[in-house]
Amino acid sequence: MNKKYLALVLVIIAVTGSIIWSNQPAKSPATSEAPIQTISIAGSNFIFSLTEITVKKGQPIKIVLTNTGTYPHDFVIDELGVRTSIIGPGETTEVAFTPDQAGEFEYYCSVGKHRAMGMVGKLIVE
Ligand SMILES: [Cu+2]
Repeated sequence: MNKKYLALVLVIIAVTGSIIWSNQPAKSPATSEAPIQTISIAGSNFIFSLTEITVKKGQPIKIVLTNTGTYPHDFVIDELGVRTSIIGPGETTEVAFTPDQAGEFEYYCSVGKHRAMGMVGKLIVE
């Protein structure tokens, strides 16, 4: 009698459990990495369209640089080892990185004297 009762309880638990389970919204496959945050920035003569970018530490970032000027430009952050290729007018390039330290980091264009001429900005990692 006890065994029958136990079996009945187990069946009820199994059925109830499967109903609850089937009502769960479909979950996307677990991913260990956070989705990439894309930041678009334009470089022209001689300024970036963004002069300040704030991101979260550990958040994968993709910088998409578009050259809207008439000289070659790039995007560099020395402290974080970030550097795009140098692109010509109308071109687009990108660089991906994950900031692993909080702080403020200057980004700049390394072409010619562009940095001194104003192609700088501040990346804030919180
Ligand atoms: Cu430049």
